Amino acid sequence: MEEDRMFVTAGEVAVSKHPRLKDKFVQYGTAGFRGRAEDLEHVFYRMGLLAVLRSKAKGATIGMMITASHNPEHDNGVKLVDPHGEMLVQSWEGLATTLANVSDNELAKTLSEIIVSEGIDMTKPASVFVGRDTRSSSPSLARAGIDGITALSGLVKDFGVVTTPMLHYFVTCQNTQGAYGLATEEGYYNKLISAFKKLRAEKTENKKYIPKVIFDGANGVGAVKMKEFKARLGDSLIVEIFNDGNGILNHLCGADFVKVQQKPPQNVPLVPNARYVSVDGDADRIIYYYIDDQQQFHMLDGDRIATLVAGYLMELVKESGLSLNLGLVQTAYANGSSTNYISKTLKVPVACVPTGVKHLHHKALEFDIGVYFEANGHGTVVFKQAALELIKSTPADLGRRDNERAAAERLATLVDVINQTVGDAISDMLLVETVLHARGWSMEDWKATYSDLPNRLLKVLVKDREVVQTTDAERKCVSPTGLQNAIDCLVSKYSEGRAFVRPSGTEDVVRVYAEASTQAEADKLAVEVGRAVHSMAGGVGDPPSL
Ligand code: G16
Repeated sequence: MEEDRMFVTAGEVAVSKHPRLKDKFVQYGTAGFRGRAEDLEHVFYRMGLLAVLRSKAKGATIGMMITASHNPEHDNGVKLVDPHGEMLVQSWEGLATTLANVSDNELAKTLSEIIVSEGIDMTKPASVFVGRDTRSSSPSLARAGIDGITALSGLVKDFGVVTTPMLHYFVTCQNTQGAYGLATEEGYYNKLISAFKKLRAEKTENKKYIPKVIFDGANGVGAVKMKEFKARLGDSLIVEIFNDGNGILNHLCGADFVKVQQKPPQNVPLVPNARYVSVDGDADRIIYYYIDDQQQFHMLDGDRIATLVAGYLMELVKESGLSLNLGLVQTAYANGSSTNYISKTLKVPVACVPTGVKHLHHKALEFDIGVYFEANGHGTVVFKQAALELIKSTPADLGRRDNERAAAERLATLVDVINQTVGDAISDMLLVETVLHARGWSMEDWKATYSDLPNRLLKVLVKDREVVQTTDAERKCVSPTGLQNAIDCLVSKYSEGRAFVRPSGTEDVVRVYAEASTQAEADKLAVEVGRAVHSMAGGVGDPPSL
């Protein structure tokens, strides 16, 4: 059969151009495959093959993004994007893992098994959009992925260097025949920026909002694309860009560094009360922060963005008189104070799901308007189609009061500032800036909405991170036996103590989160829990310390 011949050729290309050199198991994790770039070439080739099968199975364009996001420069990674910009469906993650790990000789047979198990019609066309970050390993790994796509005669559109959320956006635009927007860079900039400028045109009385941000691009693609935004934003928002690519990617800078270290990045001048943002290596996460008059650092992370945005959206929904339910989705990393503030003060329902955009995005779709954010700054807002139609039709509904129509109009414009397809650091920044502008708020005003519980994140190196297993949205550890009891005992010694551990899906570590009523106590609890992990889950090297 034609496909058998094609699969044999794909196997031959694997052997001759992208062989599996090491017998090292790799797994499709929280955000695709991640690891040392030099170990992954065969994985990229095989993901090109799988992207073609996925495209044929769905009868739609699929995305393939080459990035290891917040990981160090020497790592790389690949993830597939499903037709509506979602992460690859979970049932295919297993297929991806199988395909990535078989020997070169078994490749043709495994491809045949996938088309049988998934009922794929190989006569259908396939189309794959490809994007990559700025890592030095990305061009050659993208080439390997593209070789995989062409080996199975898939059509490739290579967008070159783009942010992860841009690629998600292009895939969605393509599969909605342009209804979501144009699948081009210019289309993306135009949609977000024209909505942003329209909302800016409305005056704010409160002069505490200053239209200027200092932007840390993590020396990655976020800086490259922010230059494009800056050129188009004009004076509607002044952006000063640092860590713009002259230094090492994610090194002592970027959203992950700022969030974990709880301090400003390197190479950024510190001006009291100025508004700072840091994005990560593929610009899908954002963290805000500022330095006060006493030079003290204050961080406004994903939880803060979620509460700011949810509070504002709720106000607009109420004012527009629309009957739409709004909910917020968080993970176990969400600061306990943010959850209290959302549920008790804002009275917005909150759900908690495991780490990973796929879990958050999926849950958020259950609400008419679903706001989801991880504390690390990854998140967005999603709208049900029916809710969108109602919002968009209300401004013209003369049966409604003027203020209701005006609020609905604002909401409808705000929708276009948001990249609903996945968390998008730059779109999120424009959204936050819109809310701060509308409220006339300074960073201090935003910070004053509630007080975070002091917290600490730690990483523990272990022989095999998979020995740590969790349940209850990662809040309870079920393996190794006795570890949860040990955590419970430690937590009980601290006022407002809370801690959990989980294996990372993107790095070879176990993550520890702890919060308590003071920073010193949160630090101490994190170290104690980290040491329990180290001794009970096969720690490598020295036990963790701060
Ligand atoms: C990815 C995922 C995020 C997750 C982060 C860390 O982000 O998209 O949902 O929070 O990894 O995951 P883990 O704790 O499992 O390592 P990014 O920005 O690195 O793609």
